[in-house]
Amino acid sequence: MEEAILFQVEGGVAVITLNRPNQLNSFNPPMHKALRAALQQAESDEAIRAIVLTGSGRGFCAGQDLNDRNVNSGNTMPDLGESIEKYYNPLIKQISTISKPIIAAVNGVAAGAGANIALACDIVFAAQSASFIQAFCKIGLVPDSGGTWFLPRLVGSARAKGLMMLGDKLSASQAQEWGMIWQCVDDDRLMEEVLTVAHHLATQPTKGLGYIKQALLYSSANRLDEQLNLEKDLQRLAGRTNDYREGINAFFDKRAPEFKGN
Ligand code: T3D
Repeated sequence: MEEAILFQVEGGVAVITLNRPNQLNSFNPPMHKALRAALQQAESDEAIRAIVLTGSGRGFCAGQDLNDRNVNSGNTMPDLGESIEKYYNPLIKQISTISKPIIAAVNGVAAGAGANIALACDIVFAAQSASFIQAFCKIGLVPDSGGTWFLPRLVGSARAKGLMMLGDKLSASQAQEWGMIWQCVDDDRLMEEVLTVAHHLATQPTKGLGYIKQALLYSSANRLDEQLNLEKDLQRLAGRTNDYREGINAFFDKRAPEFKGN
């Protein structure tokens, strides 16, 4: 049987590929488990300093594998709250708190939880032919995987509501225009562009980038005084890293810094 997740490391970058192309990389429990383990490995391996999440085949991810939901009358209905609690919520927390930058390379359609998992990543690139669908309303469900938190913050309430209540397909170029993603690129250049950025990030002050993630994660929920406090705490930590010392030394030596990620 094919592995549900492919994991490759090269030059400080881990590329994690969702690998159930015949089901548009939709999630079943083994894929959830393998993705969580791959992210954990990327987190704990100090040589890995940037992560890329992408999909194999023509799709990025179509959310939950609907083959696993037997809702025929006579059957007990599945407890979706349990599924969210056990699988999707821990995954989104892991992505948004992992201490290394994570880039989504959206190679094709991203639907349901697949769309929101992409939005939970730090930087989202999408191929020109890719699209984003808040497909939940089409099957009577509520957007999950942090979508109701990330999407209005990215595109505003009016657009988030429209996307979530209509379930329309949003093209990658429109997503870029709306500020929902970082960049839409030609299909045949997607991985090249993403890997260039990932390899750049892998040479940057990894701890500092992790602190930026933390600051931004809390910024929209914090009051200004709380956020100022958080910035102070994170700056204290950043100011104790070797990379900060290297940054200052390189500045005065008028040379490019050599950050080691510590
Ligand atoms: O249940 C819980 O645990 C709660 C949590 C829920 C999280 C969620 O993500 S709920 C939302 C689930 N996802 C969807 O509702 C999306 C379903 N898929 C689609 O609407 C369409 O497939 C797409 C718009 C994504 C793509 O359309 P298209 O025309 O490009 O492809 P297609 O022909 O529909 O799909 C290609 C194949 O992938 C097809 O299989 P086949 O006929 O070739 O054997 C299709 O059945 C399969 N596929 C696509 N999405 C899923 C899937 N198989 C299982 N689960 C899927 N989600």
